[in-house]
Amino acid sequence: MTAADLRASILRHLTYSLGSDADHATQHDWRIALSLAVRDRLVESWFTASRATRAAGAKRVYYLSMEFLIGRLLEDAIVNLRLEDEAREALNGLGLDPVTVIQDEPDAALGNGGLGRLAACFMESLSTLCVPAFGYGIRYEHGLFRQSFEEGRQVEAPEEWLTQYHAWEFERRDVRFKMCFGGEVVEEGGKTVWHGDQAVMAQAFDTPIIGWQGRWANTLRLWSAQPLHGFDLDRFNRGEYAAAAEPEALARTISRVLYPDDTTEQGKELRLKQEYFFTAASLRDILRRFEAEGGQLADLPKRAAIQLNDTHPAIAGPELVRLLHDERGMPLDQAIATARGCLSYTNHTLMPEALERWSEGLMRSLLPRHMQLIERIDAAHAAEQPSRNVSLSSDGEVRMGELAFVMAHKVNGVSALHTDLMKQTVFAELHRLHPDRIVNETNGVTPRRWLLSANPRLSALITDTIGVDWAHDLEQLERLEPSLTDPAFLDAYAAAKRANKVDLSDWLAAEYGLSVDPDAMFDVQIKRIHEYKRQHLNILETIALWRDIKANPDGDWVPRVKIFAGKAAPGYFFAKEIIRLINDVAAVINADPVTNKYLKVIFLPNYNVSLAERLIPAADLSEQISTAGKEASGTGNMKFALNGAPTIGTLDGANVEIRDRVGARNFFLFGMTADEVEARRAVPDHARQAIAADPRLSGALMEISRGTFSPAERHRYRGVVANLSGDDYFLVCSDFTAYWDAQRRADAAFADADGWRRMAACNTARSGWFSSDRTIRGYMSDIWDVAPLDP
Ligand code: CGF
Ligand code: PLP
Repeated sequence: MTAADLRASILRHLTYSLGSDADHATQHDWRIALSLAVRDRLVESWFTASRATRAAGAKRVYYLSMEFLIGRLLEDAIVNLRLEDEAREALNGLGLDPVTVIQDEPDAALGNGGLGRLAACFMESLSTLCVPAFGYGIRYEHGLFRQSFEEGRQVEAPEEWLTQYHAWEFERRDVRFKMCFGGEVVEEGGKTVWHGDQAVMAQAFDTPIIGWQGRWANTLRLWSAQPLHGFDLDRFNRGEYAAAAEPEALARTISRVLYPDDTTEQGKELRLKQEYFFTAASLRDILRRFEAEGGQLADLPKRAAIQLNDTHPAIAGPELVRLLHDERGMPLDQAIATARGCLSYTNHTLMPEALERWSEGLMRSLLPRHMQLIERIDAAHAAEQPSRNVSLSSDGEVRMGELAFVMAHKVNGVSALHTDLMKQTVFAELHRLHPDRIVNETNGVTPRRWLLSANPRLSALITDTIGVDWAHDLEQLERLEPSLTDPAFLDAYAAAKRANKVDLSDWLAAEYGLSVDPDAMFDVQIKRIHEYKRQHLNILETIALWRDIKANPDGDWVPRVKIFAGKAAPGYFFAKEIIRLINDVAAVINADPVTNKYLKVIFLPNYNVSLAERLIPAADLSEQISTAGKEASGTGNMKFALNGAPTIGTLDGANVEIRDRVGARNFFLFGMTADEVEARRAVPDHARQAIAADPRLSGALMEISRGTFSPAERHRYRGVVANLSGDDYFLVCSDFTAYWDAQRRADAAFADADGWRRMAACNTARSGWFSSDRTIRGYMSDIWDVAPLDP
């Protein structure tokens, strides 16, 4: 496709799809017209892919996920179709700025963080690898909330992405399933039948996800909840307008909002309804497709690999058994075995509060047949175990992690360390019973979005040096190794990073009126705000550094800009306190004329995928400082390393593997290991001891306590300080001194400009293994038993 073709297609869509003319078109009109023109180009690959899949009778991967944190799609599609030059030329020819048009697209924020972003990277990799796959999830009307700050405090507003025309999706009026809740289970003619008493329609919306070079496109199918029947005309005619619309409003509630937390179960009944709604609709769809293609039920595992992304879709186990046994007459044992042959489960966290449990009462009232089947599955499983130690329910609750484990043929952890910890802790008993079930598939990120499109300068340098194949074969980055001692390459590498930092500085100035020095170290911590991720450790170190600089303003300080971004779950009070504290500290430090040229603190609002794409290429130092044992993997850490920001971090999650690959000398390691963390917690008064031993830590805490950062309300952070000097479960105080030391090592390394650029370039050259293509290949061989197709 030439630029002229693309331009003609844009104008055609502007006229005939949008009914707008070039003289009056808004930015939004142009963006939609461009999106539709680009979308036309990917429909062909989409059809080719499904034809090839059907012709081969190929096994398909079904990725069930409550979250898909997609971000913008237009740039992804342009880059993967290799239409960058054509799009630029066509838009310039129309008098439009390509960057502004592309940035007009709102982020599709149908996820909270790592888990949802991983699902989005996986979808792109599955298409790149030409693996037949569907992603299944929920088409939330409101994605993750918008965050702003008022007097430093987080304020949440609803995300309204669907108020704009969503150019990428196709509504499938012919793909609708009736989903039931509640009701009763009866025996009818020798069969068990569930009669639900509430029902909603699951309506499919499809988004094609295009792979590298447009060779293949898979479908992301999202379900929207709709009423069975329109509104109540009788009531309407009686003038009861609100009541007439009630059934519709109630039905829509199910797909109304994304729960703003992926680690705790909330809103119990609605959350469980959401989980059942999208899982059951997806299974119905999978079976419909399988049967339409003439499959025999016993062969289902040969044709369908169903991945459960965390426990959110764990009800898939009993639901698939119900569909096979109750509705299709397969004997129960065989139905369980068949379902297990299809299902596999990814565990993303070991934190007890995050392992879902549903009260048996709620289950029995909402999903009465499933509760019965869970008991049958539990009994069948108990019969297999000599000790009968593992049970799917305890204390009146169903344990969804155990249910997912028992109903899956493979269970995977998301990093090597996390997988080991799964075996030793939450799933120790189950692992003993099924020693081959747990496997490790360390997470990855798609290089198309996280390097090629997010960091065009570095991408161009890499392509100039080793050719473009790295984009679909990221391990080729190793071929940069000889260049790591080439001064010309390192100069170009450093120039690309500096230009990215200048861009970010300009944007900070334009958007927020902030002035930062692009030659300072950009020290970045961006992720959900959570105690285990320890943003408070970072801010304590910042305060201590500020005090040191103040005490010795003529010292040889390395200038730093500390950049934070991230959302706190609205109900997570302590995390919101951390946000406020960082904002309060930033206000004081940024206004301090003595320290100003050495230290700035910035908390950017509304962290999302697009902001990550802007910040990561400009980062010098990547903060991955979780309490060891708590971050299952991390994926942000991989993006930073790939983009040449060395990590300061603990031996946690995938940090361990990043350090192994980039080399210990190119990673600022500090802190206790997972084992040491456990031992330290057992020391009485560990926090007080740590505080007493480190005057910088006690000084920083004292500053907070005396109201330095909250002069109008001296005791604002009494709770934070009490937590840190009391229980300090996440061992902020005990790791402080080691963290401080690592930061000073980072300072010294940064001051050596040549050494730093080599370190940064080493991180890029040695991060090739962290491609989500590698992760997907691992799932294909270890879990799904699927092969790629040749379109
Ligand atoms: O999943 C996470 C993230 N919070 O979404 N977990 N969950 N649930 C982990 O905490 C991350 O460490 C991990 O990288 C991510 C994806 O596996
Ligand atoms: N949120 C967004 C918007 C992201 O882009 C990412 C990863 O890049 C994450 C969350 C996950 O970050 P982390 O792995 O640091 O928790």
